[in-house]
Amino acid sequence: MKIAVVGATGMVGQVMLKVLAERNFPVTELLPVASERSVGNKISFNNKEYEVIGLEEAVAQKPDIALFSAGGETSLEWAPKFAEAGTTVIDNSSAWRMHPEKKLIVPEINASELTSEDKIIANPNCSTIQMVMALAPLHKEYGITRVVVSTYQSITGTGVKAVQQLENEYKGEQGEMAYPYPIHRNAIPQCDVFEENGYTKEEMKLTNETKKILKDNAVEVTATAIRIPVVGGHSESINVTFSRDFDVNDVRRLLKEFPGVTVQDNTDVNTYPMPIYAEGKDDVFVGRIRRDLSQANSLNMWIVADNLRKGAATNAVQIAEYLVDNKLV
Ligand code: A2P
Ligand code: 11C
Repeated sequence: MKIAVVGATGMVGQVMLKVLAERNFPVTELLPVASERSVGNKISFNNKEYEVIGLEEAVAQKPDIALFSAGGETSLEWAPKFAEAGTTVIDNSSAWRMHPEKKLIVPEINASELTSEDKIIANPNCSTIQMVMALAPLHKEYGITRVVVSTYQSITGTGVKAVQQLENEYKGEQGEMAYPYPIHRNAIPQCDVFEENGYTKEEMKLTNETKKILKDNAVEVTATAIRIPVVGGHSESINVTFSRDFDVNDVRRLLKEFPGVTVQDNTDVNTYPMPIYAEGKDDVFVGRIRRDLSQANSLNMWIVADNLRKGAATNAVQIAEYLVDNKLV
């Protein structure tokens, strides 16, 4: 497979390269792509050096698959050009996610929707992916009517600039700000920009993308997304209401049986998921699973995943693996 990684010098792009190598994805030729300012720079993959090329040259080389993580504008403009050249694009930006003709895929949940006709495939938002991984098996069994989610999001979701801001603040140094406020010793109740309805874009992604992935507009989602001074993963406190009652042990069993989910839930020994342990792992970790004592048919849980891995790069590479395994490229 000739594989292009668009945004190869970026935070997610770098993890994409790592995940492709780790999982022994059948890469016969790698095309690392970035902006004009990086063209000619060297990128290492599988202990070999590759030269970064520009988008124009990458399209001309007609890769089989292009993994995109270079921002929404680059995807909007360039994904159709790659698709036109016969390349299947797996896009990590928000550009195509809610397009009615584009599929929004979490392989464990809905990869079977994919066909060889799909030339631009959307990878969901990181906080959505980890949430739906825990919701999907429960929705199938008990029918989710409502989800209330609060997120505690890693600064790596914002990119290199945010990691730099936190480092500067640790050291007491001045520098460029990724956020409108200090992030060190703080919690900022704003991920991305506000929409007219008073919610942020991140909060509306959690609502809209969840309905699309679960293929059910009746699942109501209300979200509050918070940025905290953490790297390693996003955490989510989730309250779910089902249309019928459940047994908490059955919930644990359903989650344990679902591929890609690891249950870490033993309050006797203080076992629950945390971002410092999720970092670098591909699974979604679920704990603090307990009945909501205030409301019928409702459950609380705590979900943690590495936002750069399952939340972005790993999910994209898993989509590519599904395409290859099922001869869809
Ligand atoms: P570059 O390193 O040349 O700026 P991050 O999300 O970590 O900021 O990374 C963004 C990625 O997208 C980088 O690899 C960046 O390349 C790439 N990128 C940004 N703008 C463009 C563009 N207009 N064309 C191609 N790649 C881009
Ligand atoms: C964050 N979820 O942590 C974002 C990052 O739509 O792919 C990824 C944004 C996106 O801020």
